[in-house]
Amino acid sequence: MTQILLLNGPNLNLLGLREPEIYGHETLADVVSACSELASELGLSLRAEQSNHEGVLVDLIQAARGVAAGIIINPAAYSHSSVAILDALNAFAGPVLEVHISNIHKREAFRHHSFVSARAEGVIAGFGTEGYLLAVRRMASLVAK
Ligand code: DHK
Repeated sequence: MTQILLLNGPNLNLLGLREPEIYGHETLADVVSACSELASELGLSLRAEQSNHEGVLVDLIQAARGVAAGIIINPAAYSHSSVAILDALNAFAGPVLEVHISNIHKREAFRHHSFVSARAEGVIAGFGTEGYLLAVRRMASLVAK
């Protein structure tokens, strides 16, 4: 079965607890289970990982080479700082979709730029946790091509 990697960056383990007025009340476990369910309806298998550490995220992206057909990533704060994550994604052959729960363009100026966007086929921002489901749907079309 075609595998998709869903990667979440720092502090997203606290989803549902952390600044719910920005990030909502759903937990990461809720998001992962909804995405897994949708992925299996679409004929995909979903592997979900979260890390607070940049190097671990790089290792997970490298390990996805030749294993996952595509990557959906919310790099969280590393979106705005990590050339290492961008480089790792550039070494991955399949499609990459970037998700931000909040609309980063409506927030502080330092959140307006994402290094990962230079690599992503598409970016979803400001759709709340529903953005992950939209990304799974889009990924299903991208990997079917
Ligand atoms: C999540 C974070 O943790 C922030 O650092 C980003 C992103 C925005 C989000 O909206 O999902 O700036």
